[in-house]
Amino acid sequence: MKFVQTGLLYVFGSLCLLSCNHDIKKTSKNEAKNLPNIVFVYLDDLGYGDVSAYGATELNTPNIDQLANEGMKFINGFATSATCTPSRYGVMTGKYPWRNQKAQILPGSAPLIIDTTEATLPKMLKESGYQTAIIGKWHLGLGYGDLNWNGHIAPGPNELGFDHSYIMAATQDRVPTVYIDNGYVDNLDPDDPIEVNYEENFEGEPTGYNNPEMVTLEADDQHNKTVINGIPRIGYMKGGESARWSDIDMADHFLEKVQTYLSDKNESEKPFFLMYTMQQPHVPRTPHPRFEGTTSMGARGDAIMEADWVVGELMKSLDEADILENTLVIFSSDNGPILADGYEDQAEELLGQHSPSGNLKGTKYSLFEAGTRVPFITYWKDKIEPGVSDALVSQIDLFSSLAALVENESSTTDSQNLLDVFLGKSKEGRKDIIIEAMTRTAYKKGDWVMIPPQKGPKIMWGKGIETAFSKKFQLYNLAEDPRQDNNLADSNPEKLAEMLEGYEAIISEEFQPNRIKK
Ligand code: NG6
Ligand code: CA
Repeated sequence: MKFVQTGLLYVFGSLCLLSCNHDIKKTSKNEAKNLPNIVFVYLDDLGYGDVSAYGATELNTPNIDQLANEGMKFINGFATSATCTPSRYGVMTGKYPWRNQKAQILPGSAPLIIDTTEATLPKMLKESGYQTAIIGKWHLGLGYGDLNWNGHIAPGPNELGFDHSYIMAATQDRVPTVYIDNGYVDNLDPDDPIEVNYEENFEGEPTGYNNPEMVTLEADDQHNKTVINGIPRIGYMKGGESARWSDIDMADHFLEKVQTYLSDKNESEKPFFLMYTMQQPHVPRTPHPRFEGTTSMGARGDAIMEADWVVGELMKSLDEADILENTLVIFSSDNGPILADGYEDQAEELLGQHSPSGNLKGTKYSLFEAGTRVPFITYWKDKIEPGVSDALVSQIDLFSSLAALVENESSTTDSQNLLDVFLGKSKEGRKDIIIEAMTRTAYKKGDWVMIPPQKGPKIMWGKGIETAFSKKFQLYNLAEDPRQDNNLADSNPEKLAEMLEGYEAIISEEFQPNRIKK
């Protein structure tokens, strides 16, 4: 009986999902066209276990939990890569990032790695009548190389389909530490031009290693260069004093930009697509002082609390603008979690019982599960029935799935149309997927993962990062061994052969630079 009731509810729910486009209360002009607004909230280095809805008990994330509990919570949702640039490349293009050799962690001075003629998610949505915006982290390169930061910074997000962009160029730990407003450094004094160099310092400019007295957050060698706000960064920068950001105010600053962007959206003729690429909890972790001590985990935990608060404010803003019911919100993270990542912020020492990876093996930079399995939530008030989905989904699928949502026929070879899965109408996800970490790749199908033999450090940067790179084949059955402790490659040669065949059907040899072939 219970099953029948649930079944009926499901059928009713599905019918509603199919027909409700016609029934919804008209609250804004763009609703008339039945195209929902889309907000993609994309965090930086937030782990599978960093959210209470995903099992964290040592910190509480009520606002992200609300999305998870009132939307569809994916427990098998993947970033395409275990680092930022390639993952973002995957979201933007709907293509596996290993197809583009340049899709690797970029310096802040790197040229744009996506050709302006390529199809992108924002271009596709724009073509379908959307206003498009990105606010937050970029990290896909800017210009053509040898960029003049004092002029028009292009090509960048605006040339790839965003009508509006307000970004940081790369990461919070990389220069230049300024915001870029639609291609121009915000608040720049032309008499104090910015210069950026990733090779050598500018004469007489302070660095972390030459001026330790200026440093308030100690860093490793790689991060010990230009000191800004007491924090040494990767790369050297000179000038642009008035444009330099305040780290502790970054979350409030981006939020304010988002709120301004949303404020007139109810009046707008067009639906909008907003990519809100938040900086937390990437290093340097600089939560505003009002979040200090909100966890016992120091800056990393407090930065997650700040991010959760931001998500709550975002949802309030959508509600206040009266567009919540017509907005699909997607929440995820660009890669798995990491504790020590260049700064002495005691993330390891203060961790306590918290497991950022949700007890999975691996971290950011790793081919083990926690490198790419991330929180992944879709929320659409009254449209997506709350639930938990174990369907295999990837961020590259957003391209084809959102195209289907807006009835655009675009798709890519790698991106699958999983719209029904994202809307909670189906649990039939992908059959298989390739995941990537630092140019190495692995293949997942059903409960199985196969990692082919590849050159590369087993442990990275002496910091206990287990990369999963090995000279031997690895084969794991996640249903029986979620921690990936038992390599079954020798004991199950049939499964290994089947997995290898699936892998090679997708990824040809030219895209396996580190593969060891016997
Ligand atoms: C690494 C940095 C790390 C972080 C990462 C990018 C070193 C030793 N480590 O190279 O601190 O900035 O790049 O992170 O320099 S990501 O999330 O943007 O991919
Ligand atoms: Ca990241």
